[in-house]
Amino acid sequence: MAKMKLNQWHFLMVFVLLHRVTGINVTLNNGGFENVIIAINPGIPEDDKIIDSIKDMVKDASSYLFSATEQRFYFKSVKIIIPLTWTPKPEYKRVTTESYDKADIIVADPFLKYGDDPYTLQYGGCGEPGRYIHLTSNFLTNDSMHDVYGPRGRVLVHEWAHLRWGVFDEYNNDAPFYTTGVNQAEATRCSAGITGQYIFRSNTGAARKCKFEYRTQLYEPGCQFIPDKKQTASASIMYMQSLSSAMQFCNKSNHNIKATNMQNKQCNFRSTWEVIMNSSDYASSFPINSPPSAPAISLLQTHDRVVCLVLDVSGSMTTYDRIARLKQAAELFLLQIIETGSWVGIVTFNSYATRQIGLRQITSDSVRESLKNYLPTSAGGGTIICSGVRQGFQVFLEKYTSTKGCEIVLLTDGEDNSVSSCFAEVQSSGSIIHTIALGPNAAKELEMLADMTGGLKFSATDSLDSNGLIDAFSRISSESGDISQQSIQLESKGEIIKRFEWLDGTVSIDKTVGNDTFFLVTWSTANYPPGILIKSPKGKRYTQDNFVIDNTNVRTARLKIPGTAETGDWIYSVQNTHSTEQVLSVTVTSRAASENVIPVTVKSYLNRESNTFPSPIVIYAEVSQGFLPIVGANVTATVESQSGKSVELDLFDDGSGVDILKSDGIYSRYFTVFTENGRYSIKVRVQGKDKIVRRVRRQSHALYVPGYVENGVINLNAPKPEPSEDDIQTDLGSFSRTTSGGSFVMSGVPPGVPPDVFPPSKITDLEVELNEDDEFLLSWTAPGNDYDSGTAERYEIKMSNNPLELRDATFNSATSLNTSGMTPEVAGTKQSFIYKPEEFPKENGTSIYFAIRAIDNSNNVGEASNIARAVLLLAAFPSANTEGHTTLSFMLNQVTMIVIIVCAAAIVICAIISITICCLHKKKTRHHETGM
Ligand SMILES: *[C@@H]1O[C@H](CO)[C@@H](O)[C@H](O)[C@H]1NC(C)=O
Ligand SMILES: *[C@@H]1O[C@H](CO)[C@@H](O)[C@H](O)[C@H]1NC(C)=O
Ligand SMILES: *[C@@H]1O[C@H](CO)[C@@H](O)[C@H](O)[C@H]1NC(C)=O
Ligand SMILES: *[C@@H]1O[C@H](CO)[C@@H](O)[C@H](O)[C@H]1NC(C)=O
Ligand SMILES: *[C@@H]1O[C@H](CO)[C@@H](O)[C@H](O)[C@H]1NC(C)=O
Ligand SMILES: *[C@@H]1O[C@H](CO)[C@@H](O)[C@H](O)[C@H]1NC(C)=O
Ligand SMILES: [Ca+2]
Ligand SMILES: [Ca+2]
Repeated sequence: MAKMKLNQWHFLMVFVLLHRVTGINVTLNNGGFENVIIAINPGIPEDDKIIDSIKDMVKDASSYLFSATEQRFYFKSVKIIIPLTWTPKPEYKRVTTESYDKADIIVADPFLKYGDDPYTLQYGGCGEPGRYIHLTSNFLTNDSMHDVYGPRGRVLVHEWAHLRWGVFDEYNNDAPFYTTGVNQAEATRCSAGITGQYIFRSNTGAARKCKFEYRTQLYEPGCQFIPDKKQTASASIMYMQSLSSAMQFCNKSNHNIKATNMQNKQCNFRSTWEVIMNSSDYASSFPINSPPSAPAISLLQTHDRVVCLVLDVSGSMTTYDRIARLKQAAELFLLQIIETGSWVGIVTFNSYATRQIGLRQITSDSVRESLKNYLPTSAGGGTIICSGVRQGFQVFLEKYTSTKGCEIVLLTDGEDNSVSSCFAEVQSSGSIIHTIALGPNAAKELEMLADMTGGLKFSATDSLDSNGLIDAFSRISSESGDISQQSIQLESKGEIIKRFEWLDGTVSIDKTVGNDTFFLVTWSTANYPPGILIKSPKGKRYTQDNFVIDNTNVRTARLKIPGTAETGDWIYSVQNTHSTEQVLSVTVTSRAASENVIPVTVKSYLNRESNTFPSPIVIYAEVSQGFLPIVGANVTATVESQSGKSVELDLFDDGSGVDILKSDGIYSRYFTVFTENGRYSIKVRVQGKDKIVRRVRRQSHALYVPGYVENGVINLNAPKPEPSEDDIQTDLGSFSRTTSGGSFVMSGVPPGVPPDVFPPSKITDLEVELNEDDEFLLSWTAPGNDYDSGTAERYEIKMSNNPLELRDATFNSATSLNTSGMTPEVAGTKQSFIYKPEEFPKENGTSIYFAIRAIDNSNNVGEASNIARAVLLLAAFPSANTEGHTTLSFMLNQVTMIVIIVCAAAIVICAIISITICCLHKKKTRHHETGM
């Protein structure tokens, strides 16, 4: 007995660890990556060439990766997921727990038909894994792509390094050059040993050598670095994998610390290879002597969606009105969320399981209506979760020969210490289990069922006003990638409302959604509905009389707007007409208005799903229309602990603190307000007003090579196609979205008021420029007391001739600037500091570097910031520049000098321009466009 217990625990531990280490479900086995999922979007027309090309690409990538990583890593097994829309073939096996949404690599059209840049969606910091790699079918099948990106296998390795090891690009399209000294600039690249020519291509296609601009101390705008086809430098893959000599990542000895690129900015001037060497993959690997065998590639095809609701009806479900709330939420799932064409069955369980109804296909609204009659209305008895799960499998087997790829939605509120007894069955079933933990006592092993099967995890409290159960069910949509069929939640709001008072709100319906629009109103106590008034944008009114009302013990009122709902602001008001206060809630869902216009969606991610105090949780929300980021929206996350305490946070896309890129549609924020152990659930709300802009995502790409110099001849590729302004910028109108952001489990939270152990976050946007009084003006966004919340207590600013000295390990020993009189403002505020140099290094072409960190009132020390750089140029007086301007100089310490200021890592050009302007006009100008 005791031995078995131990083994079970061992089993549990393994799953917890697997999940935390990988994030994506790729496993590393003796250097071989296994279970890499490549999924083809259902919108891609059937084409066997895509599959053949993927096979070749993976094979080539495997041997390239092997040699690039000193014979440590290769691709061992890869699964290609073929969409349901393609003709079935005998060699296509049935998908199990894999899905398009969880794939590591997706093959999908670019949303705008302008280009095929392969890229990786990367929102974490240095060393953090990315979300997915996006390749287009044109990239895979059109051989003309070879000229601009190089062999596909090499491209895959470049992107894989972004995805797996969190390294960044070593080129920078927005800051293609950096100043290296007086009248000297070089291309942003790694290693600096890569040779080439600086070429300007005119509109007519004629090429000439670039002009050097004295004003900016860089090459003219539009200048391109054209590499020599033959190189001796073997690094680096994160710069230009297409060069045949590029066989390695930049390492400590050949890394270019001066290059103004994301790698230097995000990874504190470490080389890509150093970052890879610091990964857990590297720590658990060793060089392999013999070359690896070719990757095993299997083909799997998606099938119809098959779902079984497995619902807890044990005695505890009678408390807190749980059974009625379960029915409200499950009804919403059946009537609105589950996609037409899917198959659904229902099982209930307490000490034993009951099959309520076998699989029925959702073909019409009447099937949906009839299914809801099988939802439970009463509860009693114990809780044996495994009996419910096994019955769910039986329901699948009544229709199919295998449970592979079928989905169970498992809802429970109970403790059950026998959950692990069906782990082995669950594991071998190939089914996906989504778990919803209701209340504080739900079995602790519940999440493991989701983890081991790739299911979604939710938790809902008994605090009705958070609408958690409804939000969880709203999120369980198909993961097939076919967004036009999915239900999209626009609004979810619940509040305790006093007698005769109102729950009011506005839902903005934009032109990308509007079909199948439902308003769902719930109430908690009365046995008659509240007063309801909904006004459409054109003024049409709907009252409770227009709603379908279920006031038995479910307490829901539902309104379906026929056809496509009007675009604009819908205003709702719900009045509590009951004699006492009660909870009222409003949920609005809709679907895409057109098959051809991708709807705006929000997805939310966490940096980890189980966390130990005091590590912070990072919440990310991705707001996009297809692959196009949407910027300028208001994004709020509500984090609720299992006892129902909730904290609201605004998420920001401003490129400061934990948000690595400004305006990429990924909104980010730290969360540290841990009040107790256990589950925390997250809900994200997005509101966009007019003039919302979409931008083309331009990060973590494979570089589009402009051409090569071969035997002295310049061969240029076709210029990179640019999207039109109309495609980039469009007025979507106002829109509303909400989504459940899943949940995480917290441990190690000390009892009572937790001590302040959270330092201010790392400042990532330090810039430096020179003002008209010959002083250095440093500016940055203030961090908080606890990462990016609250107010820090003081700053430390350092300067040095050596940027590496300003990193954390040696920060203390660098020269300090006197920062007394400088107090931090509340997190998110732009701050600046003026440094008047007294002792100044006067050598021509000297680089001066600055860094800053913040410290809070509990003496928690924040990480050292990015490093901002200035190059000092001393010029003879008076000087004339090549463009014929006269005096471009001014006095400093009796030496005539021009100081060209170069901002941190990649934020270069604008600051330089602003210095020049200040020199010419004695007027301070500043550009905040960072170009990254
Ligand atoms: C291949 O791509 C090039 C460049 O994008 C394009 O001009 C050409 O039409 C494509 N060929 C095919 C067969 O799609
Ligand atoms: C860096 O890579 C080069 C080859 O690209 C190699 O010769 C050198 O030894 C490497 N240095 C380190 C520190 O690994
Ligand atoms: C993750 O990988 C393991 C083993 O490699 C596999 O058994 C499991 O089904 C995978 N989970 C998902 C969600 O794909
Ligand atoms: C939405 O409804 C309209 C009719 O109101 C219909 O023409 C259109 O095809 C529907 N869109 C989708 C994606 O089903
Ligand atoms: C976003 O929030 C700001 C400040 O809270 C507010 O002024 C603005 O109107 C909001 N914008 C939208 C689109 O809701
Ligand atoms: C600094 O270098 C530039 C370019 O080489 C030169 O024109 C200038 O005279 C030098 N200044 C001093 C003070 O040596
Ligand atoms: Ca961002
Ligand atoms: Ca603090």
